[in-house]
Amino acid sequence: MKIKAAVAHRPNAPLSIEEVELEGPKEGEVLVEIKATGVCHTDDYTLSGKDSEGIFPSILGHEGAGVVVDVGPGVKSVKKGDHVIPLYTPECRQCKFCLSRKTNLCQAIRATQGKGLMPDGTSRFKIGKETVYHYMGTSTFANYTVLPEIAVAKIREDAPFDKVCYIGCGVTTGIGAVIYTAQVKPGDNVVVFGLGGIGLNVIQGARMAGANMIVGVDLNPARKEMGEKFGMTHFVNPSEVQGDLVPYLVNLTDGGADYSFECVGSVQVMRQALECCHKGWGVSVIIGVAAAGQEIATRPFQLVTGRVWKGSAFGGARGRTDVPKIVDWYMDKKINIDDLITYVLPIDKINESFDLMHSGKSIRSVVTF
Ligand code: NAD
Ligand code: DAO
Ligand code: ZN
Repeated sequence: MKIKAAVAHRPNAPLSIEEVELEGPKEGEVLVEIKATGVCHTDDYTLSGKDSEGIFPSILGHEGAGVVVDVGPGVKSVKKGDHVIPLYTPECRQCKFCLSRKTNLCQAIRATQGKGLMPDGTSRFKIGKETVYHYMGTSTFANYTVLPEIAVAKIREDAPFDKVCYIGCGVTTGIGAVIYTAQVKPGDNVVVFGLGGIGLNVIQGARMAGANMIVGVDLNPARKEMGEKFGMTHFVNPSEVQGDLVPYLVNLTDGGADYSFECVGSVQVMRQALECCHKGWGVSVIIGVAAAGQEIATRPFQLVTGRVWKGSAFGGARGRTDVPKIVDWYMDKKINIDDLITYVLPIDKINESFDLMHSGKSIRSVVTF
């Protein structure tokens, strides 16, 4: 079938809106009509050419929501008409990783997904005779996409696509890091570095968990008001702190954070986030993705004296199990998504969403079809 997609032909060039040929779903796959998609920093990172694993030409996008319009042979868990959120972290429930119950990093389709291919080793997208590659197994910058059955979460039908698409990455990544990865408990003191599309969701996750102090750290003063709306109790702008930031935060939190979250992607900030944790038990969770080749550093004594460094991908959420629950939290007004979606644009204007991101004007832009 012919579809409309925003194609990334090469790094560091605008996306090109064009007609692409999409082959139907094969065994274990589903065809999804994408109704809305968020535009995330990870799409921008790959498009910029800094992602050493970026593949071109490809159809980017990994934060979508839509409707199943066809299923391939053997598909059992979803049917035509089901509303779904594509998952860049699938959940097969059968691999060693899924069965371990220790991680959400299902490996069932990892090898082909990383090469921009479907599990059978081929792409479903083409322009003329040229292969166009999948991205993160999702390719949501297209009005139709094909996904493995294990990479879609079935969601309730009354949830608005242009809001819940954000649960496909940013919301789940932020809230999940608090609830699933860190398991913050009532009364804990939390420090969040970077109050963007991820950090603000960490803040609302910390509020849900019943945290005591929720300290937000950001260089952009405009993020204070937004952070407070989502539950931040204290705002710290590092450029306004006299002296070093780390002792300032340790003092503010009466000995250090029980949990800190790095939502910037800077290895310098990762060090600050670890070192502002409480001696003996503070846990720092890295969410931000640092540029290729970067390395983290601290003095080992920071770990010897009880601080713990952890990471979190997709908030530690098991997509098919947890994403429908997060959609329920939104529908039950337990979490706020609406105020984080600062721009809604038609697909033809998708390149403007990257400009809004670069200027710091948007928290999240959503593109509709
Ligand atoms: P964003 O650009 O919207 O937000 C980053 C914020 O950090 C901005 O508000 C900026 O002002 C602030 N900032 C920059 N430098 C700072 C500093 N030195 N100290 C304090 N604040 C600073 O980005 P985002 O969309 O929220 O994404 C954050 C990171 O999370 C990115 O690296 C992204 O790639 C990553 N990410 C990770 C996952 C995952 O599963 N681990 C998923 C999605 C995104
Ligand atoms: O299993 O090795 C693996 C890869 C898991 C990918 C997790 C990606 C999370 C961070 C990237 C940001 C996504 C928007
Ligand atoms: Zn698995």
